[in-house]
Amino acid sequence: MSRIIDDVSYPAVLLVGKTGAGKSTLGNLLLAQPYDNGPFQVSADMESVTQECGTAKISIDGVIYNIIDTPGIFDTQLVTDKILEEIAKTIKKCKYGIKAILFVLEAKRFSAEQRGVLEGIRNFFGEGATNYIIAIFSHATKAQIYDRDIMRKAWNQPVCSFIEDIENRWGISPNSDYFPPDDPTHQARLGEIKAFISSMRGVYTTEQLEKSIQEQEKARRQKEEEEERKKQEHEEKLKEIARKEAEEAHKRKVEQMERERKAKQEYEENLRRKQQQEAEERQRQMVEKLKQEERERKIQEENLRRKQQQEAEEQYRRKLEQMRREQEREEELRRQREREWELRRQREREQELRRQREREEELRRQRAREEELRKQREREENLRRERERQEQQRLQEMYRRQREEAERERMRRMEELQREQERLRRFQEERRRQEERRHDDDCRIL
Ligand SMILES: Nc1nc2c(ncn2[C@@H]2O[C@H](COP(=O)(O)OP(=O)(O)O)[C@@H](O)[C@H]2O)c(=O)[nH]1
Ligand SMILES: [Mg+2]
Repeated sequence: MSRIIDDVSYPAVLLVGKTGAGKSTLGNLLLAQPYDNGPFQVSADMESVTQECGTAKISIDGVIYNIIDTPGIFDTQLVTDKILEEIAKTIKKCKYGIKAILFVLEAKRFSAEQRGVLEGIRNFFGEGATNYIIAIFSHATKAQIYDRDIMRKAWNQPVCSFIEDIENRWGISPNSDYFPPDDPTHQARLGEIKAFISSMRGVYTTEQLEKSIQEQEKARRQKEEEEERKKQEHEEKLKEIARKEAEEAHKRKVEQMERERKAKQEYEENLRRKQQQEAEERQRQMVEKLKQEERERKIQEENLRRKQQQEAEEQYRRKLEQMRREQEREEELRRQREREWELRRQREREQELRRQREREEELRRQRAREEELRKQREREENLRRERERQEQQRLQEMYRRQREEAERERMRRMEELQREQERLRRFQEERRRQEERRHDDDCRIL
């Protein structure tokens, strides 16, 4: 059994690789011990494998080394801080440095898992460790163990590139079931590994590991910081998205409210317009009615005026007719009288012939009477004309008054209509001002 490491007194040969790769088996074989019964514990059951490092001394070409078997630290799932600490602690005890790092990997296609293990080794030991890595293929077929070329031909491109990186330092872990320990092939494979160990120049020092650990710590911190920064950025982004969504929602709400307010305003506007139209329609009907009444009234007045005028004219005409008839009668009477006078004069002339002197006298008297009669007739005529004139004046005066009365009535109605129109205008003006004030208020609320 390997010892729990207190102190490493010789340069170390590290066995690294994933759990089950065959590290402990190789360690035992290098120590010329049965592969499953040497100082290092071999187990097919991964759970029971020890998680501590073990060491054993080995002499290669007369030089003593400490072979150190490590737990499967680089299987990504099983690695823990405790195991890494254990390895680091063990390596720090290697005061003579690490001569070689035997990276044991199964001889199959270079899988993502193996690449992960290699990355883990490089990260843990640092880039400087590449110069000390020797790749050892385990679980090889009998033919591969027998012939290195067969093994080489089985590699894929990543394996080739990896082997190139480590300057072709590679070996094969022999299988005792195919080639027993005393078989030359078995010996040859172990001999190659030992030759590589002996040929390594210098050692990987604990300082290098320290530096690597510090770098790892730094990288880890940077990674953590980066992750923290990304996390914060992500949170910021989430917050920003949430804020934008909230803003968007608020904006949508405001827009919705604005739409509702506009719809309400529009509805109120339509209602107001409709009411105004109705009021205007009522107003218009009222004005129309008033106009119609005015027209009817004017027609009535006109009819009345015409009737009155006709009546006055008729009256005047009748009066004139009457006066004419009276005049005719008077004329007739006058002619009658003239005839009578003529007859009388005739008789008088006849009598005159008989009574010359009386006749002359009578003629003189007659002339005087005629003169008197003429004067009287003239007076009567003047008097009649004067009466006619007065009557005409009276009728004209009466007609003028009637016309003035009708004109005043018409003016009064006109003024009433104007006052009504003024009231309507003020009513519209007041309504317009109310709308403007209402409109101002809405703009202030917004
Ligand atoms: N066929 C074959 N089996 C191996 C080889 N190396 C190890 N084993 C088996 O693999 C299992 C794990 O081996 P072990 O040395 O404990 O692996 P470790 O976890 O890397 O130390 C054991 O059952 C071994 O017998 C090998 O080269 N060929
Ligand atoms: Mg082991």
